[in-house]
Amino acid sequence: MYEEIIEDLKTRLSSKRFAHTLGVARAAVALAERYGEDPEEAYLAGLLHDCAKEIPLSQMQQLVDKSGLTIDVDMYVNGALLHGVSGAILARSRYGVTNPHILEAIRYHTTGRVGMTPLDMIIFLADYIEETRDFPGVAELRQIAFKDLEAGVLAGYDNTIRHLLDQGLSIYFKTILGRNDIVRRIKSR
Ligand code: DGI
Ligand code: FE
Ligand code: FE
Repeated sequence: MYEEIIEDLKTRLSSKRFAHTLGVARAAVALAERYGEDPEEAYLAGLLHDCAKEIPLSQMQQLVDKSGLTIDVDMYVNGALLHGVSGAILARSRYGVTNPHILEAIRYHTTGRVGMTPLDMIIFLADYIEETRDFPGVAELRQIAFKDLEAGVLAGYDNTIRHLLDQGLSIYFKTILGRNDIVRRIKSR
């Protein structure tokens, strides 16, 4: 299924990124099945989540400019953050995706957002735990992800933020807002 999209992604992505992409699609299906969400939406969002990851920043910015979206400057100048938004734009224009749940999950897969949907959380987490990922703590993260979706997302956020701190990098403000929202949701249940 989605063979044309897969063939196209193969020509646009490095072999490592392509393997990661297939891994995210598979992990997303597994999480969707676990949490009673639509596995087809999860698969397609997983396949396309990084479709803009390897285009130059200037092209990501062009996609955003043409789309008419207004993006804050912190995101606009950073491809690590902007590839989600530009990926959602490409998913619509190049791959014909119109389902807003899928487009939003692609858009927010790096930073999350306040009020993440189940599909947002599934893609955010699948990105972390897919089979080709190998970092200290990934086994524990996989366990948490299948036990408790929100706790998994929080662990993912914490891992990313720790990594950014260790590298002396800035933390995008919406990443913090997204994490705070998950903490709030876990506390209030
Ligand atoms: O695209 P992937 O590599 O599969 O994963 P991703 O979309 O989660 O992107 C990870 C990159 O984004 C990684 O280089 C760290 C960076 N990143 C994630 N959250 C933030 C961030 N960078 C900044 N500056 N601030 C953030 O909050
Ligand atoms: Fe990404
Ligand atoms: Fe990814």
